[in-house]
Amino acid sequence: MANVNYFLTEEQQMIVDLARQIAQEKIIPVRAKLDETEEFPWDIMKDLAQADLFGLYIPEEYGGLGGGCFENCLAVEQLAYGCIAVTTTFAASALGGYPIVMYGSDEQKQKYLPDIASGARLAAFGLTEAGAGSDAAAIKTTAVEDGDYWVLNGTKQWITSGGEAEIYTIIALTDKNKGPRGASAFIVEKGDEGFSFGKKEKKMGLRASATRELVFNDCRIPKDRLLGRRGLGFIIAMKTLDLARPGIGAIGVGLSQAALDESVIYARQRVQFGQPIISFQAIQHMLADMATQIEAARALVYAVARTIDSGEKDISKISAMAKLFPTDIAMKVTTDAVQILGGYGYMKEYPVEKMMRDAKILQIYEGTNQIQRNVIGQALNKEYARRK
Ligand code: COS
Repeated sequence: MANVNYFLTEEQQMIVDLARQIAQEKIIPVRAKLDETEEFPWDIMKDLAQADLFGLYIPEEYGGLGGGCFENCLAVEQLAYGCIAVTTTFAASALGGYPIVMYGSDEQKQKYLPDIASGARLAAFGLTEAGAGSDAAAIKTTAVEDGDYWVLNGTKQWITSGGEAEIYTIIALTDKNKGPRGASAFIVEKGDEGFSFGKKEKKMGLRASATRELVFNDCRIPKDRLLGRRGLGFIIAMKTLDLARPGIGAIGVGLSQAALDESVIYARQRVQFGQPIISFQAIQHMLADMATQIEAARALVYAVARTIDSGEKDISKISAMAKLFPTDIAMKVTTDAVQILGGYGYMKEYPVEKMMRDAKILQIYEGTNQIQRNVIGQALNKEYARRK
């Protein structure tokens, strides 16, 4: 029986095989325990570092493998097959690293990228605040020039890998009255004066991923930590999210595939009314929809990632699509998986209840799916306005 062929290069297939092996051997055996204890997955981060996966998207001259959005999507899809909390921790380092790759000076790249690529230091991205979630331009954290320093004040909320990461890309206001044009991006390091960590969140799912406040209290950083130029912070944040969102779609695909596999295996061995439940059309139709939607989501993510890597610049709409569809599918597929496993599916002995709890965040983080629809809708409006 043929499966869809995505015509991966030998190198891309190697990335898939490597990430899949790590998911099978290192992640799946410990995922339930990590979920229970909320323990940060340092051991697995070390395995991923050893496999060079942190450097996938980083140019070779800065110690990376020189891959693109597509290679990153291939890796996170396979890791997400194992556990999306672990995968989110991995992917968050890229979210912190992308702004440096895209906007860093050569000195900043030399200083930070080799460590991020080798996995020696994790990176993170700080945009969200208590009053600025979907409305990212409403941030209140400020950065004020003081001689050879910038002084940051404010609190970032729900930052993935907060407290664990060592390199943070932070968006702060440098000109309060200029709206989105008044924000700038900075690199802040763990250990910088006036930089501390607030409360660690207790979450419904994604429990092995650390989600924490970043607190800036007269945090002084040298002037050369400004990324790009003053006023570019909001654009840097938006471009970072544009580049990262297909990766979230890929996480949705990997998670959904895991839920489908659990469902088919269970439905083939679970006997009710004298036959395996997969022989019932009700179950078959659910599985058929799950499998078809997953393949459609995968095809979309791969096509968008390849378009981005081809050098296309205006990617907001397609990137939003590549996040929206696979993550809505992930919520549906994981919910259906619990339904197919029935009472067993609701119990912690089986992995699908965790998959369903974890799936919910995919519709919320890196821009809610309502925001993705806004981005797509506004892009359509602009496109059609240009048509005569
Ligand atoms: N790429 C480049 N520029 C962009 C952009 C993008 N993807 N999106 C917006 N911009 C530019 C706009 O062109 C505009 O520039 P001008 O000032 O020159 O006109 C400026 O940024 C402001 O854009 P806009 O008016 O669209 O901003 P809004 O305040 O309406 O916000 C949304 C836009 C809602 C899309 C943005 O706030 C968003 O993405 N929110 C979700 C945030 C998010 O994903 N958070 C997740 C947490 S971080 S993991």
